Amino acid sequence: MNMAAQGIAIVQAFEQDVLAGLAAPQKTLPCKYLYDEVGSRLFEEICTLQDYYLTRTEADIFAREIQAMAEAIGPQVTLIEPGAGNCEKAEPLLRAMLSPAGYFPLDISPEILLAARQRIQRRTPELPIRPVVGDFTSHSVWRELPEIPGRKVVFFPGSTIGNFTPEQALALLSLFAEQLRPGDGLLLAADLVKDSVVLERAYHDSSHVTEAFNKNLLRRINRELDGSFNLDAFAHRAFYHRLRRRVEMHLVSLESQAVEVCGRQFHFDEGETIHTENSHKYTLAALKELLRSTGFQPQQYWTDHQQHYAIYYAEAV
Ligand code: AVJ
Repeated sequence: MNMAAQGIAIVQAFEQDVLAGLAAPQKTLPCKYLYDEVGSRLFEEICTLQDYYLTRTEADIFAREIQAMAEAIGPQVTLIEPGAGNCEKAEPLLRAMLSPAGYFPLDISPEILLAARQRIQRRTPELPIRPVVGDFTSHSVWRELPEIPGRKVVFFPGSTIGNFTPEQALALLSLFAEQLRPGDGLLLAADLVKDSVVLERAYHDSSHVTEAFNKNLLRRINRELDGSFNLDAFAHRAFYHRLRRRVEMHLVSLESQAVEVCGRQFHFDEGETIHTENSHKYTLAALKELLRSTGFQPQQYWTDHQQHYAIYYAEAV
């Protein structure tokens, strides 16, 4: 599929997913739709916040261990990055890697991908870069990648894996494994289980950027799907669910109200929520088990001194 056709397919999926999600008993919206242009910018802002420890903790681990990671990955490898966004994490890794063979960033936002390609291409003109626009959870996107002759490593940083339920995470890593041959690799980052106060502050930051990020989904529905959401009639909520080991993000209706989307009406009770995101937290043991059960042999991990965050290298078996 070319980029324009891919764009149309994504708009149709958005409409279907929103209408189905708002019709469900527990209203829900897939978190991947948080990342339109405004949402992606707000997310980048979240990453700079003191309360949001994830990004800087990951960056510290990368800064300290990038050489070791590049060694684990090995020479002449093609790096594939699902959900690459602005591709800023891959750049230093590609520079540390020994003669990388290519870089394939996958993302649903063509604007961000194309800007990133220009930037990386300017700095490393000899590296073949091929952005692929689409949803990395769908099999069809992976079929767009050409045959890659040498070794491949899937690079999945940012603890994006946290947005998937345990069942979805199994399916996703299995999908990654399907793209790989024995000896290929996966470099996977995950946020670790920790004190709930620290966790909740990260998703309910004092500068209210996460609130804006969450509510932007309603603004996007208003704009793209002819929605009538009143943003002031919803509040941002984020809490850690200890048993499910995840932070849940919701939008709470502050009153009994009706909202229209694509000409259809949806009723909200006062206090009723739309579940907009899960952010699952892992123990090192759970992470290892996840890798083992999806066709990988865990090799090595790197973490920070507080064990807030981990990056695992695993080999496809
Ligand atoms: C992009 C999945 C890493 O779950 O921490 C940040 C998204 N949501 N603040 C996360 C997010 C609210 C984020 N990830």
